[in-house]
Amino acid sequence: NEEETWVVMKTARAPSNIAVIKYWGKRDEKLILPINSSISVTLDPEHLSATTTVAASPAFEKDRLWLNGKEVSVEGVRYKNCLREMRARATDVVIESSGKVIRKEDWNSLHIHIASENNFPTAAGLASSAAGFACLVYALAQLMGVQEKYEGELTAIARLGSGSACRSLYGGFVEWKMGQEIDGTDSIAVQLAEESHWKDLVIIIAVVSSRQKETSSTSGMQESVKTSPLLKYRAEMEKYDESVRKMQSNRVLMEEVVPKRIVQMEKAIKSMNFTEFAKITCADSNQFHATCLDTSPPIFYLNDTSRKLIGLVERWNRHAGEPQVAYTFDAGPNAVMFAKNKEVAAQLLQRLLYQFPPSADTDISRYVHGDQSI
Ligand code: 2P0
Repeated sequence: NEEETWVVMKTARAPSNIAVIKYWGKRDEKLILPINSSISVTLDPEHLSATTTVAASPAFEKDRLWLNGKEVSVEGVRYKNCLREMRARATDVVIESSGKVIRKEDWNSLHIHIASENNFPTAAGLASSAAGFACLVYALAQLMGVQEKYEGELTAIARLGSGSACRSLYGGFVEWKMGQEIDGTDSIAVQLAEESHWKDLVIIIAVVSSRQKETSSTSGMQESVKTSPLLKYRAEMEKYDESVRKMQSNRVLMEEVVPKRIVQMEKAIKSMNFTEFAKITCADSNQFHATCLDTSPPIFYLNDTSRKLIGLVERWNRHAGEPQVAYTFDAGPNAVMFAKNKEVAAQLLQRLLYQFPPSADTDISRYVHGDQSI
């Protein structure tokens, strides 16, 4: 029966992003609403991205998902939430090749197959869930003919998959505004500047380990919200957490760290002030890892190699008199470094190869891709 054999599919690619002001902690677990705004840089899709194909057919009996070639459950609440929100916004879609029309209401009964692949290690602290959910939402929007009713609507849906995913729907420099509404409609990502804005900046990623991390970000940040006093100083938790409010009722509320840094970072990016950008980026990475250590039981994401990289950059910047390189680490030991310009990037690469010599069988060509990122 011809009615039952058609398949319609779309493929999309979305890059990973790396936060320079970190998201760590939720005020609402279901809607994935953060306790602070965050700022990130979207990475080059050539090297760090997810590619996702979504397909619909009346022949599909249920929703199914394959990650890097392996079938996994699509029953998780995060996938379900994203699919539900996208189906609710689906429109009439015409299949070009046959002229067949898929009606808006058909999407409620059509099952979806999703196949997603990363071109980088999964769950090693290089934001694989960010690229994955951003890509899924974008691909579904193409498949189902979804148009945003307000700017950032798709980012709010990607956020339901994984908080940091909302930032991967835009390139360049992106801010995830924490928002205030309880339904999360204003907790969206906005682009601060396009990728072409800061041409001198070079991003170098040092993959220290491609092993899966021991503590997932989701559970790690839950533990930090529950137990870390430092996180209460860092973010605006007083407003959302009854126990914190009680604890602090006897003293003047202090001004939190992150809201100030967000304003400073917006300025640094807009004016391409590398000194400010580097200072805030390194400080925020260090405070995020201090918060992890301040969690009970403590969470260790950095390892000895990560700390050696920090030492190398700190010594270099001190000798130079002003920052040449900035570093930041997510929920894993891998370093993302920002070099002030190409010359500094070349020097950095030289220093890294000297300090961490590749083994004899390493293919050195892997280290250089074009002249932008390495
Ligand atoms: C960030 N990270 O801003 C921070 C810095 C890790 C360290 O966003 O629970 O995977 O899915 O919202 O988005 C990782 O957290 O967590 C993260 P969920 P997510 O990039």
